Amino acid sequence: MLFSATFAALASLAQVSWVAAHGGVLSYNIAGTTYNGFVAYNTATGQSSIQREWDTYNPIQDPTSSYMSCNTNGANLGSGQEYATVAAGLQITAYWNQWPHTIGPVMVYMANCNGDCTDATTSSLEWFKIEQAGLISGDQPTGLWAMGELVNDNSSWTTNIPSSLAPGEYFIRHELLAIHTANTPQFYMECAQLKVTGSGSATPSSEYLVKFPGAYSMSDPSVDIDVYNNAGVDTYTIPGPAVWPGN
Ligand SMILES: *[C@@H]1O[C@H](CO)[C@@H](O)[C@H](O)[C@H]1NC(C)=O
Ligand SMILES: [Cu+2]
Repeated sequence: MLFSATFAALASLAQVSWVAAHGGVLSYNIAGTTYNGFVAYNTATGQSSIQREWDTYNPIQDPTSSYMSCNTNGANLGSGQEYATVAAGLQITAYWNQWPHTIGPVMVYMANCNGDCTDATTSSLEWFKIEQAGLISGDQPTGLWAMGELVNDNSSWTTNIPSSLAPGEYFIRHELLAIHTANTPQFYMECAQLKVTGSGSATPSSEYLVKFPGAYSMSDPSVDIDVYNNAGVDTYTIPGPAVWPGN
């Protein structure tokens, strides 16, 4: 009894510290409306969310993992799967748990589902970047990174849906690439379903489109990086495609 009680206490401590060291997008404010995300560590049964399922707070550490598009599982929630409706040009703020990492870029992607996103296989979609931020000031080991700015901003990140984007059903995919451990990248991503409205007609051309997995590899020096070895280096090339400029 004593052993099992101690073991349970240790296990729950380990769980807490493990959870606190990582995380994901827990909610959104989309054009003024709050939407809760999927609740990780819980079954999808009975959950309703605009997010696809993601199961743990742990990072994906292999950039070629099949989980790279929308995190562990990425399954739709069936009848619980929802959309947020947002006009092109409006703002979406994603809120993470109290984010523990401050070194690395923030990237926001979208993908057109060409139909109902609920039926889409996220690894088959073509993703385009709508925003990115990397090393904002200073040098790689000691400077201010976008991820540090996210932490300073209540663990949140605000993005505008491109105002020229053609209406339709899209995913938005928030991605943090934490590079605080040398040569051991940590990818964190969550996907949510949006119905974009408006009178735009722009769609990204192929040079801006990538797949996940596919967009990154471990041979990318921005992914396999030791920032502590780069004192004085005040630039950082964010991986993946260029940001789609809209039109
Ligand atoms: C900080 O984030 C939480 C969600 O994690 C949100 O409910 C709260 O409104 C935010 N505070 C501010 C000042 O934006
Ligand atoms: Cu972590």
